[in-house]
Amino acid sequence: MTIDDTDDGDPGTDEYSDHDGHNGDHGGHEANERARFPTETPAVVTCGLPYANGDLHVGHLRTYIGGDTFARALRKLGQSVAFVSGSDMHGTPIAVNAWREGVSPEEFALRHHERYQETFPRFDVAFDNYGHTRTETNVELTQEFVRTLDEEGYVYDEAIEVAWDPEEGQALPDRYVEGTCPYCGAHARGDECDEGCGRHLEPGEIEAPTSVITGNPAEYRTRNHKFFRLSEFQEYLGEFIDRLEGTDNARNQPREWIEGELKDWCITRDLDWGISYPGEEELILYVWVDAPIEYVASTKEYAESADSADSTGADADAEPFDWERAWQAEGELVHVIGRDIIQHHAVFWPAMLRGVGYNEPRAVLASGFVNLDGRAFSTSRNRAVWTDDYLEEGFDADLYRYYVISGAGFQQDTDFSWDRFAERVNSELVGTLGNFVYRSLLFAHRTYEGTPEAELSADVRERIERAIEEFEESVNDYSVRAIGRAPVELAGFGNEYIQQAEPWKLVDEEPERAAQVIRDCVQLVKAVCVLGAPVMPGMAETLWTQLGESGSVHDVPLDAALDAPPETFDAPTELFERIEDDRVTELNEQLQARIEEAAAEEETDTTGAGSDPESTESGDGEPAEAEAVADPGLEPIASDRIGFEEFQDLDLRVGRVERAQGIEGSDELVRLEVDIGVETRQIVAGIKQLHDVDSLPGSKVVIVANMERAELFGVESNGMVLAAGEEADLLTTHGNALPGTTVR
Ligand code: B3M
Ligand code: ZN
Repeated sequence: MTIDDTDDGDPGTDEYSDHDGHNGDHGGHEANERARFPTETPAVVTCGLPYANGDLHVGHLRTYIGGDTFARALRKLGQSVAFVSGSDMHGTPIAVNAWREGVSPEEFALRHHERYQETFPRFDVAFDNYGHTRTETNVELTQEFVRTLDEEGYVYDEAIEVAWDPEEGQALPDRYVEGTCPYCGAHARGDECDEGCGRHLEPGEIEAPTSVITGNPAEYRTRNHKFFRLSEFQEYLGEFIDRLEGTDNARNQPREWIEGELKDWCITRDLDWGISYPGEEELILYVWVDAPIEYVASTKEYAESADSADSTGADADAEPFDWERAWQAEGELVHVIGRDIIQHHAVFWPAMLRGVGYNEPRAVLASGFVNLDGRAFSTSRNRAVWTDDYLEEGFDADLYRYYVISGAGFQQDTDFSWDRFAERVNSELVGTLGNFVYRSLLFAHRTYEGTPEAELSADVRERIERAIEEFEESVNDYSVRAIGRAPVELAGFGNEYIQQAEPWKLVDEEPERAAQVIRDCVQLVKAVCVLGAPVMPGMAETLWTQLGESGSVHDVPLDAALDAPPETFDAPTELFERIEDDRVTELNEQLQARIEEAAAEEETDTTGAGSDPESTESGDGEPAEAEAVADPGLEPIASDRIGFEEFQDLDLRVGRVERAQGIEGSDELVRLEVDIGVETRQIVAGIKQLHDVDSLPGSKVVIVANMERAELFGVESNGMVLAAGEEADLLTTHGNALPGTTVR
């Protein structure tokens, strides 16, 4: 059953939009409305800290590229921004993996930290500061935060039962223990129900705990711990969540937690890896205390560095970035994260900030996960496209940046496959953007040695003005995807324009008209360059130079899209290269071979107590590894048999999805237009999180054509799409059955 009426958003909107962002002004909270970007106040854009714990694959990059694109887009509007992140060095995932490798957690974490620090710039993710949670700045700031919370009366001591390994004689915090989630019954880690309901689990909550060190059942011991009075923030958080901007999922999901019983939060662990509780050496702070504080520490490090003082560009301030103003007085705090850590950013973190008297987050943008060929990336099974592999294949960072940002709404899950990657690069970047830019600049160069002398036409000026306005709107709506699509959309207009005007036919007979058309086209190229700079920074730099511009496109404001282009420029070169079919086949074969090799190794590998070493790893954007094995919790077969006639009551038909669009306000629902031969049906299906909505058109599905009509989120659903299981695996046909064919 895929029709789903979960109440996960503002009902009553029938506006179909792929903008998944939300700005407070849509929700009608007028009293709380924040000033639009650009604001007078400084902004801080942060990205969730990756655990310094393993290699990065392209799926991990989604939130970082998203944050980078958004920060660059804000700067284009003239907003003063600090863009920061760092490595998360603490916590049990690292302690456990270092222990398995036989090295110190420090050495283990630093090694990964250094790799991340090198990797991000290679994808043009340009943090102003990329720190880590063990820097002096973060250790000091963390202790200061905790001391303040303690002084303000927000912390108390309590003796609790914690999981204990009797054989090792040590406590088993968080990921040192595995067991059953008390809320949903799924297999879970000590601190998180990662395969089930996604909840954060408090120490002692997990049922049937076993030690990951020895594999033995854990016992319980009584220990003294520190608790943060989260419950005291219930009312505040209820109001906060209504003000919060960003993606819908970040506001909707926490409501349930905030409105339910808000338990106090255990903020210390029995562990020797982490930052000590001030004044109590033996108590280590829970990783989720010092991790978000690194957002502040990283901003502070940036402010104290030379970079911030001599910053050039649109936001050029002679003054260094004022981190205290941004965090403590008036600033726009925007957190970009993976959708698995919403609770930490929309519940725990704002309460901590409130407790120490800091500003609250203005927005949380929580991205969906990236799948690989329809299934989760799997680090341990080597079923991944690693960042190094991608770069070693010689692909430009811009291609993946564009692909992952513009393919699906930021909060939706999306899919990576080499086929789809090649298809989109070839059609959108080579075919639309590259083609328009190259033919325009080549023509301009050959005929006029640059920009012809003519006035920009009113229509083209208006079109560019509209693109600028839409871009500003997208930033204010947090629609990262729309920011990403802007350059290709404008180039699409340019292509149609040049195609219709056919300037090559006009040069001899109507030279003025020809000059006019090319003048317009060069301006459009410049606008594509400026608008495209946030999502494809490298492409934009190259194009800027091709246009004969000086300086950097990253330093000019959005309005530069309308400034006259240089009078002369050289012959252009093509911006993008086609990815041929053979290449795609080769890439797929390589990936397949690697997966098979890893599977074979896994079969022969019988070592290791407890669980798979890497199953403890989590980076942003990596969901629990969903494997295609039979679910042990399968429903029993229905005992009541039905006759063929009863079966025939169901009118099942083959359909072909013509259009698919997420329903605004709903995390789940998609509006489909399905061709069933005799007619096209509008059907609402609860598959948004599970599929890349954009890749649905063209899919064959099976529908119940005589299903009662229903209305969901104000949208009529006329039929039902069949799908299997939690993953909503869509039923299809494998031969040539045409739309409308009856299924028996
Ligand atoms: N280190 C990674 C994760 O759970 C975690 C994020 C911290 S953000 C302050 O996805
Ligand atoms: Zn659960």
